Amino acid sequence: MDHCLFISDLHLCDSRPHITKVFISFLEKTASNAQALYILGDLFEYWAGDDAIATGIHKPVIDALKMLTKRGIKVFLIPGNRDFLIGEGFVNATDITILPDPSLVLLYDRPVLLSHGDALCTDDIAYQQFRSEVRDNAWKTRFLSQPLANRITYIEQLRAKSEQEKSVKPMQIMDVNQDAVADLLRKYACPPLFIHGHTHRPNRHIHALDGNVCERWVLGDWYEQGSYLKLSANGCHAHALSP
Ligand code: LP5
Ligand code: MN
Repeated sequence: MDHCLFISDLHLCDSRPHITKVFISFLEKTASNAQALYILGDLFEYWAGDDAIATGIHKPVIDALKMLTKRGIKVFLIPGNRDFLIGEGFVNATDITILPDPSLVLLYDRPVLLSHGDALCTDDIAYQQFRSEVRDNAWKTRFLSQPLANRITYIEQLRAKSEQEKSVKPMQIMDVNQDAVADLLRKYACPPLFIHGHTHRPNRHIHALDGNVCERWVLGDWYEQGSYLKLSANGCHAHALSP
């Protein structure tokens, strides 16, 4: 109970049942020994609205999260670009806590900045324009008022368009912009630790800013195997889960 865990970019979906099993086992065996679990976005391949709560893999995942919170483990979620439509229905079913993006938390006497990370990809102009449109509350309400089947069809078309655009975008613009990272860190008084996901480029970066040193950890995705970051008073350590 002397540590917290961080994960992101699991992209859980019906077509990859194995990774859902790995995640449920991670919740039962690994996360149940932690003080808290922070999910930094893209838990699901996509979330079309809380009325899809009982479909496919959603139910077992929700049950496993509920089991964890019932045991007294705090579970926090910063929604990502694929599951930002998660709402009250999901929160009530799991007893998790939604955090804003970004969030500054104090863990083991250290300020820790948390984010999904997509907002930092500022060189990806087409994505940022799309992001500001769909994150608008009026847009979300209008979208959610459509029948679930129509929403899913729209999202499937969007995913195809996104995959096609990503295949021709330079790799560099799909990474975080260094100035955007520095600006964000300065806004939060240069915290010693910053953890985010989204880019699927797991790594540890050091930012020297105004005489401060900030360690930035990028979380890995769960495509091939599970991965998580463990934070204790001794610092951060990255771990892989056997496939
Ligand atoms: O997620 P990832 O890492 O693969 O790609 C992101 C950006 N793409 C997206 C789109 C999602 O992947 C698709 C699934 C989201 C479902 C969300 C739930 C409901 C939302 C509302 C549905 C409308 O986020 C990708 C970035 C990449 O990260 C790296 O940062 O490059 O961005 C794109 O590729 C987006 C395009 O550049 C711009 C898209 C314009 C779409 C215009 C509408 C098209 C409608 C098609 C239907 C007719
Ligand atoms: Mn993402």
